[in-house]
Amino acid sequence: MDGPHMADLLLETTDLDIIGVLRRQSNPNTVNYAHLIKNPRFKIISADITDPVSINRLVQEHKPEYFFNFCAQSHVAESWIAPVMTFEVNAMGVLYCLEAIRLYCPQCRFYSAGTSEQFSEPIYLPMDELHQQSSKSPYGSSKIAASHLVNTYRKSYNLYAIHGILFNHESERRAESFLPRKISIGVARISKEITGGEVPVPISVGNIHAKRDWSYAPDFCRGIWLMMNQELYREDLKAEEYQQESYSKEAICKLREYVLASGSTHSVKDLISLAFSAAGHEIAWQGEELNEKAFVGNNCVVEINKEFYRPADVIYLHGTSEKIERELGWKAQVGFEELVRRMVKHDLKKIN
Ligand code: G4F
Repeated sequence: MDGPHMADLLLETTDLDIIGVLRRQSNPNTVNYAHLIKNPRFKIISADITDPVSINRLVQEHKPEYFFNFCAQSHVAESWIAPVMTFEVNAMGVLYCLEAIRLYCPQCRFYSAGTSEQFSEPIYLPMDELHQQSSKSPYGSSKIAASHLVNTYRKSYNLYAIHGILFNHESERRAESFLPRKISIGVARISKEITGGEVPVPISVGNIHAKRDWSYAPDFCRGIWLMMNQELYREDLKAEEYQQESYSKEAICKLREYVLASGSTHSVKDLISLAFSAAGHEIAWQGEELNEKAFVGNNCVVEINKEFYRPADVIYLHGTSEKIERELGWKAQVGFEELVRRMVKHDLKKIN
């Protein structure tokens, strides 16, 4: 989701050429970047983040100005099923990128995708850049490891490397394995079933009481771009000047890693109610805990299934982007209600 949104932003607002990196797959899923394939400033090349040879070659051959690492095993629940792979991709993968940049292209600016899962236990609210890091999942642990690696490489080797902390962000391009898209696709299907006079098949979900701070992914891409172009680096430095360390290590350490969040928090239950409402259905909740269900008239449209519970869930996320708003002028354009409305509208159109 994030890679194609970032490519769209950069193709529209800069004259940069974009290289999309794709891991070899027998049946690649092109849905999120199909619209870019014919653009002469965009190309796809093959590499694998878990293979340092492949990442070294990528950086050595293309000498990128910017490297956005959106590659991840990004599904929190999956990280208990495949913890080693999650760590390989999310932490070791970042280390391979940093090493490749250090060795072959030290002037390249590196973005590492951090997450609010690094703030799994609220100490204070809203959570900001200074909030204590802790993890409740192998996924969160891998991202904390990545954040330490990025910090270490920045301080040790004078790299422009940052690990921004992004709270939940979604769009019409989100995969169905994540809650908001699962809901928008489910709501569209149920709407069609009800309109067609069928008995709808309910959407099965897990913990509906968790609270998240949801935003629109393209808004965050603009924030990431600002993080990658902080004032300190706006002059046109040549590669040799970076290598001669014309910038002091202290100056590099002043590079800021920012939180991107909406500043508001909503439960999974709220999101589900809002999504149905966006499709013209008011739902009523009944029952408690595993027996809690949502109804449209007499039709059950949402049920709880233990299968979707996690061994541990982050219960409450609520961030603030006050710092990036103040220092870099970032501002979200799409709020929570509009985000849900857009996703539902998109899936209703797709299904009908
Ligand atoms: O949409 P989710 O799967 O996102 P989650 O776990 O918050 O992670 C997302 O946001 C993170 C930033 O905070 C990213 F780092 C991460 O890569 C990803 O983008 O689940 C949201 C909430 C959770 O509390 C989950 O337990 O929804 C709850 N939930 C309830 N039923 C469900 C379901 N989640 C999913 N995926 N599927 C369900 O049926």
